[in-house]
Amino acid sequence: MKKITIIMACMALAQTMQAGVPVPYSTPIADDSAWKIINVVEGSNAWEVKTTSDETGYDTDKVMKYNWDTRHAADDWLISPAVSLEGGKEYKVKIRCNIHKQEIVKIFMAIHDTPDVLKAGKILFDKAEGDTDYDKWNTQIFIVTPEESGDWYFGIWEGSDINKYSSQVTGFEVLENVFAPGKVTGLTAVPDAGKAMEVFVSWMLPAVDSDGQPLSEGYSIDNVYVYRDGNEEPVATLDGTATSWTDTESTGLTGGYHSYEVAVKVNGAMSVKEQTQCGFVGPIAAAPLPWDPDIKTMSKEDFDLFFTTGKAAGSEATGKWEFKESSWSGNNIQFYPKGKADDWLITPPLKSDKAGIYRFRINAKGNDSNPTQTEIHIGTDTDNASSG
Ligand SMILES: [Ca+2]
Repeated sequence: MKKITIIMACMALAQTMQAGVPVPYSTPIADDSAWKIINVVEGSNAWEVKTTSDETGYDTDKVMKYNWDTRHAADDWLISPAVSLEGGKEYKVKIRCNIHKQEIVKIFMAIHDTPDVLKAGKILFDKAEGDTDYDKWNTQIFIVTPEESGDWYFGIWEGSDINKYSSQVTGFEVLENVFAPGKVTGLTAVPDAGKAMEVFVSWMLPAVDSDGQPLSEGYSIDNVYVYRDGNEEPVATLDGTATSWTDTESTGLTGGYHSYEVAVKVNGAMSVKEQTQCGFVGPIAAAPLPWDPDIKTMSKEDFDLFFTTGKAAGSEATGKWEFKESSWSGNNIQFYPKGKADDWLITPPLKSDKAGIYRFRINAKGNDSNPTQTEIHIGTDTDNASSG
């Protein structure tokens, strides 16, 4: 019995030793609890999570920042979780950084996650004081080939002197070193403004690889793939020159909200998918009665989608019917005419299944000192609302 327990314990240990994250691995480091922050000198400044207003070139505005310390030299680490790598295989390690020329930053790689072992390991990046090439956001790429398979750790070391400036990092990635095209850019998906069942999807094709380097001579885009709602199968496979596509009922489009993804294949290698959200598609179905739009908690997006506002010929008002958010009194719809009004606020279509008497109730407030005239009409379309 005892023997079995020992064997089981050994198996569990073997498993934990291979528990590294797989590649491709990508993290902003900031707010990533798998990373260790080590501040060797107690009471000194440390790496901190910051939100930047700069365009970092990575999908986040969260960065790790070491800021100057007027009393202590830096000895500060950011250490990755274990990353599973295969011995003899080529990997690409990427990081986005913005480092002042006065700072000293090094990146190490080793099979243990302690500062001493990392410092004695492979050095990937060695920025000395005075190097001026890194003081705007830029991508550093290192090609590494680990000798042995297993879990590897990466350590980013800040070692600047007292009273220097700052270093910022984000977008740490480990990938196999194989060619991949860059993503499409400027992707949009716009529903038809007249509420027809149509979405116009457009994008710009990449001219670079996933590192932002120009595509090699002779490389061309084989195909462009469009995906709807996160499905793995593309909804359209297009020529490599395509920069737009229209989704319709004939390609399976239905009413409602959708998302789109677009990827390209270059010389047989797929890009990462770029994604975008699309507003409500198609006609608004008539709502059954009883109907309550619950204006107090309605969103601006739903107001724009379901309600119609407009000015008739007699309107000289510069104001218009508008949706206003209020956490105090609840959301509401307001109209401050500022001029002679002939302005409409029209509900979405409502459906009465049988003839009879219906009750219409609205909670409204006018202006005591400047009386208003408000009428309520019923009609069968938004262009002819005064017909009833
Ligand atoms: Ca420190």
